[in-house]
Amino acid sequence: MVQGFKLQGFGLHPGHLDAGAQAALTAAVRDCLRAAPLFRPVMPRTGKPFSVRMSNAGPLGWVSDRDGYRYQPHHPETGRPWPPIPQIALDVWQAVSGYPHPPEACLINWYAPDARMGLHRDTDEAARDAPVVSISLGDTAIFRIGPRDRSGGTKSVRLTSGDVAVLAGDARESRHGIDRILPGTSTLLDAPGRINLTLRRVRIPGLSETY
Ligand code: MD6
Ligand code: FE
Repeated sequence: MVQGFKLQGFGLHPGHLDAGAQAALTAAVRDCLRAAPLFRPVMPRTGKPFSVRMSNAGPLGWVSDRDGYRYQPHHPETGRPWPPIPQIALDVWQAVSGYPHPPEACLINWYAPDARMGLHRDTDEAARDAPVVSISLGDTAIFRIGPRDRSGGTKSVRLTSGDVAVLAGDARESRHGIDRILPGTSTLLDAPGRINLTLRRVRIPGLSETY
């Protein structure tokens, strides 16, 4: 599983959420998606659609359109504010982040069985000292992660339902993505696929919180 190198700051908490907590969080995410429906982002400039569909919870949400990547307080299609971050997700942040302020954004990624996410770095947050905390629900994903520069290899990690991953330190600056989903590996969701939640602090605490 780990191919040859260690990335400082990467933490995996296998099965952090038990079956009951996974079901409760899934129900809370469904409520979020009723208030803030999934949308399909497109790549800046090219307009190429992502295979992953997205929504957000929290004061800020991550969006991507022809104008670029950014955080904004409202849904790009409904214009409404994002719903609050589910309490179970806030509890996960509290338990594993080691960060003394709450997250501001919870990106909700929906992967159909054929969806993937190319290697990327998360660089749109001002508060890059805060970790990113990722929660996986549903089918297992093959997550690939490597150092920020392209030297050195990458390693593959299976993220299964209930797993929590923390990207702090060097791993916060890593390149990472989802190679593929393994459909049929979980019965949590009604349909094959995967939900991933990433919790982030966006703004530097104490600075003006008008973003
Ligand atoms: C995913 N995750 O697991 C995609 N980013 O579906 C990410 O892009 C990610 O898991 C930053 C930190 C943790 C992550
Ligand atoms: Fe990411």
